[in-house]
Amino acid sequence: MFRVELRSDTFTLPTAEMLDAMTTAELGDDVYGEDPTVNALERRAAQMVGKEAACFMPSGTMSNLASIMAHCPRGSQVIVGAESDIYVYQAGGASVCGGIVYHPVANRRDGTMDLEEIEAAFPDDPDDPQFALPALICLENPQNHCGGRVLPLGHLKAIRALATQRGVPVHLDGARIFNAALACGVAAPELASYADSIQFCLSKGLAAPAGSVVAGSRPFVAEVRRIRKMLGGGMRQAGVLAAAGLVALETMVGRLAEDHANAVRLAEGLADLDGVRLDPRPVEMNMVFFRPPDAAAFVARCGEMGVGVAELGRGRIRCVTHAGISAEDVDHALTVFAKALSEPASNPS
Ligand code: TLP
Repeated sequence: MFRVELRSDTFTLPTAEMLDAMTTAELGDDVYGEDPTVNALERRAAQMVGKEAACFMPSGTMSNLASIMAHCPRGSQVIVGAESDIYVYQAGGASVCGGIVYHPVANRRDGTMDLEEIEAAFPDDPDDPQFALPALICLENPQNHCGGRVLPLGHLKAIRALATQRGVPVHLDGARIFNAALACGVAAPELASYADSIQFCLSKGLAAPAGSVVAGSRPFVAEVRRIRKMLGGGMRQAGVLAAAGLVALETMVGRLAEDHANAVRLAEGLADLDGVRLDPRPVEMNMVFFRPPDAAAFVARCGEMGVGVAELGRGRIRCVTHAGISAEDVDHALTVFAKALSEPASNPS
């Protein structure tokens, strides 16, 4: 076990309050809609992102997949960022399970996509039967792979306007939506208002042991619930997990600023280390990206010294701060980084 785990905020452990809530949660069969704790979580989650209804899901991956499948008929296209988690890291689920074609559009360095490139996905003649028609635009905010970028509000509005004009819905992968809201000073319901549906994760910065939520209109969420069952995600006494999720929503959103401050602390320390090419853009949330001379050796060397870091993008290291990382942990990691850079080999003799 790493002493300082910076590979992802997915490594967060449930708090004592979550573990307590899990052992005392009132339970029922959620496939029958009879788990009161799941129902309470779904009501609260919908409210926190300003949507009509929500469905508790096992993971962010299944949330995105079920949302895409609920929006898109078989044989249609889903427009996604080429750097999005949906496109890069979710095993092609929409094609495999939904018969849906991914249409990747390049993400710029700030995470945004070129509107003209999105427009180009729509054929001039939608009645020409040769074409698979776009049925959905997916956004990711914050954009993980682009360096933890928070999308500018103007971009969300422009995508919304384009989608409305083209008559397609927008789905937001808001795995870390509360980090985005904090970073740009705009409340989560407003960020979600530019999308028809949103998924956000309870198991990342919010530290619940598992689970995500899809939120949207009541009929959309009913369809997601049917698809969740089809995908094998009906979890019966899921209140055990939802109880932790409720505690996560009530107690963990307010502390995310600490993680953002620790990420800035880490970036400032990295800027002083020789041999590191730090992403020069200001840190916006809980992620810091940099390039050491040899990423694989750096990961291995830090691991030997008890600090977990991972490559995300070729030769690029991503460090993620979270509830399990204190300012002292950041300082310890920086000491280890300095050693890993100056003494790269573990056994020189
Ligand atoms: N992302 C993971 C890795 O796959 C990179 C991480 O450690 O960040 N949406 C976004 C934006 C994500 O970053 C992730 C996880 C997911 C969805 C998937 O969520 P889970 O792991 O719950 O399926």
